Amino acid sequence: MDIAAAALAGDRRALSRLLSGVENDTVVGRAALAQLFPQTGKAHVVGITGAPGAGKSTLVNQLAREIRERGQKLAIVAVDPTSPYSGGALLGDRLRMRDLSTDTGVFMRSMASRGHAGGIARATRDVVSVLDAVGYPLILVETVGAGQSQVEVARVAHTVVLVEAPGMGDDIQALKAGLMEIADIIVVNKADKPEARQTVRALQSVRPGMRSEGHHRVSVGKEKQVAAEVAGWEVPILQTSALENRGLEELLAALEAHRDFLKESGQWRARLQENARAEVESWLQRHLLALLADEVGEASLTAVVDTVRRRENNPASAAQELLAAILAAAGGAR
Ligand SMILES: Nc1nc2c(ncn2[C@@H]2O[C@H](COP(=O)(O)OP(=O)(O)O)[C@@H](O)[C@H]2O)c(=O)[nH]1
Ligand SMILES: [Mg+2]
Repeated sequence: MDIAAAALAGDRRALSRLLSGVENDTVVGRAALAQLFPQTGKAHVVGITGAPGAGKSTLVNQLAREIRERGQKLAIVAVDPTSPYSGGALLGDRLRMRDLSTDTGVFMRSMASRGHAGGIARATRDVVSVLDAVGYPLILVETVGAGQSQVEVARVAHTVVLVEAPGMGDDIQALKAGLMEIADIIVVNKADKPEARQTVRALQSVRPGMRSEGHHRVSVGKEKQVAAEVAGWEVPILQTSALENRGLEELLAALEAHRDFLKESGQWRARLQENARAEVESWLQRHLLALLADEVGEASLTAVVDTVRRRENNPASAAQELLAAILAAAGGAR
């Protein structure tokens, strides 16, 4: 039995190995992805994002326990390598974590840190695809909410949960990080702290679609407002205490409500269409570049690039000439 078939049959070791191959974009990993592709597109992918220390890992662990108590399976992907999932210990809560880590209904995966932004987003998307294919109906992806690369990672999700915590500065960190505009659900964690109320108020005043001042923020707000009017989803602001196990049911209900909303509004399907197109285009690009290398050759490519550097030719025409050369070579070969 090949590795993809073994993973599909529920072999967790095979799944782990397969995920490594996929993450590293190996030949075996790619082949498995292609093989598993028909099985993908079913899982609800939830991104959990927010500043370091907001309590994302703690919250994900508690959500996982709650979901398992309901008898549902799930997978967890930690894009932040410092997040303690696979080690089996968290916050001294060793016993509970051991429960989760030996529970075959939960699969946890930490992504290796990767050099460039596109690499992390690509690897995360592929890992999520495999987990989807082998039958995890819910996939929680924890991403540390800082920088554009993390926004890219968060886009892998259908539902983005932005986790804020009180006392992390007067400024809402996520606004600057560009996370506010992609949040579908906002959670104020550490609601056991009295300052949480103030954070909720601050967030209510800047909630996407409700903003009325500030240059960048207005355009963000308008976009979201238009989207919200068409789509009818109002971003809820919830409160949780991962420490005291409060607010988890409400959060799970919001996740389900958002998934149902995506399906009923047609956005789920639209998104599958969008992703399918992006994937096909990305492969088309790869194939074309490979054809260019094979049929035209590096020397000719360099020669054309040189003409552009010398300003004897412009980039658009140069690309067109190369495309013509590829087509002629490929046609001649047939
Ligand atoms: N008071 C309080 N502390 C929390 C809560 N959730 C997490 N923490 C603490 O916040 C710190 C950061 O938690 P962690 O889950 O690692 O945050 P992450 O960086 O966002 O993944 C830890 O010391 C947690 O114990 C909560 O609901 N209330
Ligand atoms: Mg974490």
